Amino acid sequence: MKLVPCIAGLSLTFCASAQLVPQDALALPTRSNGAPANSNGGDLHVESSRVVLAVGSIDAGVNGEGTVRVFTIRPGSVASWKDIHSPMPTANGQFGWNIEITDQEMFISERSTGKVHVFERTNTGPIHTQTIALNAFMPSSLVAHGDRLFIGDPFDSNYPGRVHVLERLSSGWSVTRVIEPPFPASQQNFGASLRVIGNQLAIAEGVSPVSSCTGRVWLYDLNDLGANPAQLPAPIGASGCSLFGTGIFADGSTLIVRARDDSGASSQAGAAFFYERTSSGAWQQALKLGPPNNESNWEWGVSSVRDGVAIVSGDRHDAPRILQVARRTGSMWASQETVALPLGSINRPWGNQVVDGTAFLPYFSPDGSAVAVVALDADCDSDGLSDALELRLDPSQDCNGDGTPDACEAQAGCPTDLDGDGTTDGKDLGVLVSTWESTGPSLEADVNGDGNVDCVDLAVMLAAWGACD
Ligand SMILES: [Ca+2]
Ligand SMILES: [Ca+2]
Ligand SMILES: [Ca+2]
Ligand SMILES: [Ca+2]
Repeated sequence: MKLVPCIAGLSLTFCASAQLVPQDALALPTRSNGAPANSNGGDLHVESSRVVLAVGSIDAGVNGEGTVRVFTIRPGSVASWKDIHSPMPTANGQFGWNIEITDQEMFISERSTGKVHVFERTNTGPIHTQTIALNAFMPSSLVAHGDRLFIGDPFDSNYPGRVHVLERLSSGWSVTRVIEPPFPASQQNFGASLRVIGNQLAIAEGVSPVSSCTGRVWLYDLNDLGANPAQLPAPIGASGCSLFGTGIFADGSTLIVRARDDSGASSQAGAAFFYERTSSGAWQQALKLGPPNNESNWEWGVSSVRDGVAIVSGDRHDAPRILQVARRTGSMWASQETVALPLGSINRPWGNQVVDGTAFLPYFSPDGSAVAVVALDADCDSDGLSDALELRLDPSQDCNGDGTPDACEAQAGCPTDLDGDGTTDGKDLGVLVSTWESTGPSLEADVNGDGNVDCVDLAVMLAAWGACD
């Protein structure tokens, strides 16, 4: 297993588990002059046998119209991809600013034209079905939930921001109401970020009250979206014009709010504030994560969270290469490790996604933008996908159910070369088959040494097929 540098506090240590897949496997589109495109993150959808990751390259293409690259990630094959273009390409349209993937559809906003394009997901790829043209200045957040779609439209010099609520009608998606902020004030960025969690819709005002720009988050009951939302408790330990609400990330009972310019530790360090919902339904702050060593001006707090694991990073040019990992035990969150991304040319990570101990980070680099894939937990074949994610996507890789992919259960050397001729081939397989399901000590074909000749040995042999290293 390779060792890569980790930074813990002030000391440089080594992490055994962080691995990266080759970056060319997940390269992102370029601009018309061949230069790497800028991104605005993307969305990740976990399915039964694959992970679908869509990343928006917002100024890619001949006229900078934007492109969305959709990767399909499976164990073994790492990734294949397909590009989606705007059905009505517009120069500098910023197609791909926000992406939302559901089981049936993909929603992609084109920020500078104020449009949201809807695609039906099919076996042959996404098919454009509808373009939603809003009376919106700049749709900047997008959440689909069942038969409803929420589009945040926070930016305009003349209004406080608003959230459009659309419903799926027989004619397609239609605006059925608009949520206005409870205490409207110009430029307070109501709708800067959005997320559905449980039976609530969280809507942030990134700049509110405008006089102090501390930000706040409102919680609407999804059943009525009424005029009297609850307010998420104000962050403890925040300071300055923190822009609390720059981003919201949620999973299960966890809500994470990014405060991009929080100065609680140092000037504009930024932070992620973790909240947990108690059994009584109340929200309580569980953790604040600022950048390592409380570096100033790092604009920290870009987050993702799934199944009790969260990752946090920044998206500033000069603060990009470190990822914090936090894990939940019960209702307690703790920051557990800091992973340095061993990529010299990463210039700016644009977002992050985490699932089963594997992190995906779209990033900009002068050498070519791409998605870094980092295993945070055990990754026995060092391909960047954690063992846990590989087994979720293909449970048959673990025939003995011990949580380790069978192909990795070999011992040192070349134990699958049973006849010692330097190659694992049909002759060795013949020996294995002839002693199949034997048990006992010192069996020649028991290549993992567990006393059984079984499916694990077969998996190890197939993985080692060919000449010994
Ligand atoms: Ca792996
Ligand atoms: Ca196994
Ligand atoms: Ca042999
Ligand atoms: Ca065995």
